[in-house]
Order: sequence, then structure tokens, then C-alpha cells
Amino acid sequence: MSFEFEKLVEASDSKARLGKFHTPHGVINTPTFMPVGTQATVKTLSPEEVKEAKSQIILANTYHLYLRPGHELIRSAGGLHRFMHWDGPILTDSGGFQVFSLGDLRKITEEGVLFRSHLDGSKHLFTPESVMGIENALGADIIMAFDECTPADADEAYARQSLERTHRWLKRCAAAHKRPDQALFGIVQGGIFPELRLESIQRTLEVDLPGYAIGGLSVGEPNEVMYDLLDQTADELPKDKPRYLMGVGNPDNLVEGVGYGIDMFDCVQATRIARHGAFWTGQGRENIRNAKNQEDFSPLENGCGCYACQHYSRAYIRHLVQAKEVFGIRLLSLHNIYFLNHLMEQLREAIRQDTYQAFRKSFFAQYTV
Ligand code: PRF
Ligand code: ZN
Repeated sequence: MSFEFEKLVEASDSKARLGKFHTPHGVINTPTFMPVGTQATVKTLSPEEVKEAKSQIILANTYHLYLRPGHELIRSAGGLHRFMHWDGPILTDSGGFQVFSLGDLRKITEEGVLFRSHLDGSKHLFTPESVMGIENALGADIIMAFDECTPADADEAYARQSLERTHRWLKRCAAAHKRPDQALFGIVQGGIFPELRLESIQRTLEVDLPGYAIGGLSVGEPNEVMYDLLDQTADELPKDKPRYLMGVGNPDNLVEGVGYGIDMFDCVQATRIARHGAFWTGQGRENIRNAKNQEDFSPLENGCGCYACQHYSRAYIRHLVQAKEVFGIRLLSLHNIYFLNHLMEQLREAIRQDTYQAFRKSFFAQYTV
């Protein structure tokens, strides 16, 4: 099975690239944004709606699906694509982020991570081998290696120890991965230390894989620290493989990330902020609850092509959110996902025209972070 990454255009004004990544469930135009469907659903939306909002690929979580409903049940259903009725590409994250977010509920050893379920407190062990078994059962097109997401406040000694363990685990993941129709991606760590990140890249590349991810960023460090690290390290990843910046980010992070040569992004923000009544426009983030929207019969964003903006006003969506009607959250989620996918489409077009820097400039002239 080939997971070919075709590089179509390289920008002359930045490290941005335009490409196509081939998977068994279709081609992904890069750079791209992936909406998050943690529990095999992009919260409140049907797959048709997610697709209509221009999504090419979605992300699901090994940790959640393993605990509930269980990967064997999903295997019995015919895999994740059939289970959730999404026929496009899917990526599963490995749980290397979720289990480390559990705080006191987990213990890290060389073997793996012992953790307690956030659902019922039951004890479980994730190892590189068991996680590959789960991801093979789920059957996503792209599966992430089991890593340790190094916390932003880790000192250099801890970050080194953690990245070394992540590399030993990557070798075990590669040995345990059994399905050639799934692409295993390795994950670079190294905390906020540029030398450690460069070393992590070298060690990760020792395992020849169809794609590589940058983990451990956007975990509490300032944006400028993340941008500096990306500037110094992202382009050291192979030019002929997709590069995925995990758990990032907001519209401004996507615009900047593309300029550092990132091809794939995911973030829960689009649907999470919708549940708080928030949405993005070209000017920045706003909240529909704001009194100024009460009698505003214009769409969330003038000129937006999304379903919500085609048919509904700010006044109506504000009413739904105030009345706690689920449809309000659905409309905001649709708009936010469309907004990020449309932004990526504009970035791809800018790279094609070799006008990335001009696009970036005009974006930040309007957008308040
Ligand atoms: N590792 C994994 N998943 C992730 C991260 C990571 O470092 C991050 C960090 N931003 C988000 N999701 N496996
Ligand atoms: Zn819209």
C-alpha cells in the first residue's frame, strides 16, 4: 500500500508547501485542517455536514474508543469508517496525549503507561504494542505512534529522558504495527529545547515512515516560543513526507504554521468554542451571546459560504444559544469548521500563486489574536 505524498508547489517566500497525500480512503490536499471526532463523532454534526463544511479527513481518539465502546466492538462493526459512516480518510491519535493529561491517575514506566479510566476508575495499561493493536483494530488510514507528550514546564533533563523513551517506544510501535493499509506516523518531542527537538527529529527519522508529526507544542507555552521552535526545526523533517503539527490550533496558528512548512493540523477548538457560544470571523473570535447581536439580522460572517451563514442570522443563532437549543451549537460548529477549512483552502491557493506572505499579511491586518 503506498501512502504517496506528492509535493506540487514549494513557496519561494516561506517554507510553505502544497501537496497531495494519498490514502486508501481518498486524497488529502495539503496543507489541511482535521476536525476532531474524539468519540467517533464530530460533536453534534453528521458526517455529511462535516463533509459539506469542506473537511477532507477527521481525527478520532484511541484512548476514548478503547475505553468505550471498545476497539473489538468497532472491529466487529467493520472498522471505524463503517461504524461511524465516514468514508473519507481518518487519523487516530494514540492516547499518548490523553493518558498524560490524566495527572495523578497515571504511572509511566519503560513498559508503558498504567492509568485509571476517567469513566469508572478501572485500571488499564497502554504499551506501544497494545496501542498498535487497538489502532489496527480501529482501522484508521493514519495511526499515530504511542509517545509521551512532554509537558511545557519540563526541564531539560526530563525532556531528554522523555524523548528517549518516546524513541524506544516508536521502534516498538513500528515492530508491532501489522497493517500495511494504515500509515504509521512518528512523533517528535523535546519540550521547548531546540537542540533536543533537532535530536528528536534525527532519532525519529531512524524509523522510515510515511509521515511525521510534531508533538508537545501548544501545551501552555507562549505562541512565540512555539513559532521559534517551528522556525528552527520543522524544515528538518523530510520534504517528501507530510508533516503534522498535533493539537494546533487557532486560525492564527494555522496561518503561521503553514509558513513553517506544516501540512496537517487538528484542534478541538472549532467545536469546543461553539459550545461556549463563540465563533471566528476574519476579525477574530467573537461570542454570539454579546448584546450587540440581539437584533443583528446579518450572518455570522458576511460572504461566508457555510450552511449557517447561508440561512441564519446572528439574532436567530443568539436566540438559540440563549434558549439552550442544541441547533445553535450545531450552527456555530458548522461555521467554525467551515471557517478553518476555508482558511486552509485560501492558504493552498496562496501557495499555488506563490503569494503566501501577501496572504499572511492581509490576514493579520484584519485578524485580532
Ligand atoms: N502527542 C500526541 N497527541 C497530541 C499531542 C502530542 O504531543 C499534542 C500536543 N499538542 C496534541 N495531541 N500523541
Ligand atoms: Zn459561516
